Amino acid sequence: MQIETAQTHAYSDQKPGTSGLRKKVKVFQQTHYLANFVQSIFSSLEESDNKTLVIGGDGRYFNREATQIIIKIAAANGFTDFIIGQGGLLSTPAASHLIRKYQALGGLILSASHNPGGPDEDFGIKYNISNGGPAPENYTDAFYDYSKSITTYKIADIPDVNLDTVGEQTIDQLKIRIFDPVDDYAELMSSLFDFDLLKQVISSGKLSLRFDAMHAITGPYATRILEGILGAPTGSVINATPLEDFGGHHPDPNLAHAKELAELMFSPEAPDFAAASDGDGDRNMILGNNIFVTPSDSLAIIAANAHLVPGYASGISGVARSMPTSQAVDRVAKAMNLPCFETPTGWKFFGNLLDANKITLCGEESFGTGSSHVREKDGLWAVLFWLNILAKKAQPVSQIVTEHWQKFGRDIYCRHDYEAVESDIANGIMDHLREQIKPLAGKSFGSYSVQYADEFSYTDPVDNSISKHQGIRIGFADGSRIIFRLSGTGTVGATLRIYLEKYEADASKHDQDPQDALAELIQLAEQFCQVKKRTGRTEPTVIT
Ligand code: VG1
Ligand code: CO
Repeated sequence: MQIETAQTHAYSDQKPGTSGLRKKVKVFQQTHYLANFVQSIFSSLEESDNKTLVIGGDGRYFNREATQIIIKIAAANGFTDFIIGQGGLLSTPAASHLIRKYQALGGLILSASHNPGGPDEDFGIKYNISNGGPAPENYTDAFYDYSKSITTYKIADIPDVNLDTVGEQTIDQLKIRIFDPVDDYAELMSSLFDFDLLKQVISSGKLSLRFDAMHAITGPYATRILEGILGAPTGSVINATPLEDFGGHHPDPNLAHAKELAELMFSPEAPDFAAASDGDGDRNMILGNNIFVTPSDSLAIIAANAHLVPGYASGISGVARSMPTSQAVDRVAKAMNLPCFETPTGWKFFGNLLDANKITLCGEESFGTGSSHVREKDGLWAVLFWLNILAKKAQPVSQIVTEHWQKFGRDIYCRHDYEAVESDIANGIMDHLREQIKPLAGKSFGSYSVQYADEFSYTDPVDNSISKHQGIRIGFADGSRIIFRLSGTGTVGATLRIYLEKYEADASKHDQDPQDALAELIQLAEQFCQVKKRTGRTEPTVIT
């Protein structure tokens, strides 16, 4: 195999964000841009000689081209064994599973997740380490450092790989295996959930469902598992064909972007259960007839009912949530006498806790839920978890949720996003907040008095690494919180996220619309951050 050393020049903007490097496709198409980043990753790894690399993506525009480039650079950097999803496709959780199952050194996942795709939209790339999880910050910092001064990269002079035929190919000394993207993942799911019971209730129509794959990667997974194995009627999975541009939509499972599904669930035709997933298959939205389950509540309900699911029936070791996620799961952990951890936003912070078996379940308010079965959040896993609970309890989603609230109280929750804000203005907002927080504790605003106000900093309990500047939090005496942070996944300007939360113990008040119940906190948030005043906007871009 002939290896060439290509001359290149460094780009200054290859700093990975919350979940890998995400940029416009046009940025990735600049000469050597992708190659630079891939070489920066491999140069930062300890040893890649004769190792296995998993490669797969969500099928968005540029996925195939990028896959071929990566194979050549990886081969030149010593990798000899490649596991690649057919067509270059793998959902993020499926990739995580393959890395673990086949003991790969790591994997490259090509996705910009819930961001739109197409020639003028977004692309992304992320490295996952041998535990199957996203590279922690010490890795991503090393990638970025290397990328700033890269001058050459190595590339193997080999033909393009046939990505479409499942099976093994040999190119020189390279072993290239094209995997069916779904097989191993479906087997893993069948080992965790009661597929016999699910088959019984789903194929008989006792439990009706709709799953929106949003023209993204979960189409083939959901079709195989929900329709093929569990017997849901054909057509239960909609928008099931992955498209390079996701049909022109945001493959983001929330009430705004999965609007049709949400409308269905609040109409007389609603099935018992509905769900949607995102571009790369790691997010989930859960809906029942006439009810939307917030991701924070979903995590709490999953934890409280884990004993009903075979893979978790022997008990869970602990739970974790990202800092802005509501405290609903904390209440469950307390009742179950389980440890509960609060981490910064992003799945990479759960990896150590999962590896050390300090936790079994974890989740984020951003429609992410997962467990120790892989090291990524997992959309279809959450869907199957819910289906398993529904099948076991034989109750509608709404009853399960309201009874959960009656027992634990309700953490009324919502998030307001202001997208594509000019970076200077967004940074100004954060600076302004930082200036205010110090003297805030003890002060009262309307019916709320501030208990603490700080900038969240996390010390990993396993390796003691410290991650600073993880969002501004203002906590009130009654347990309510307002949190502000800037997104680390956007590709245009900055996105300000405002997370609002209020605890309501009184069951007679559990029916409130969150926007009403949180109105005073929403107003207070504006008073603190002045986003409307500083941007001239009147509304958030998205409310979830
Ligand atoms: C967002 C979410 C975060 C999630 C991340 C990756 O990050 O808030 O909870 O882990 O996306 O999810 P940010 O920095 O934009 O707030 V995914 O499905 O985009 O890989
Ligand atoms: Co995603």
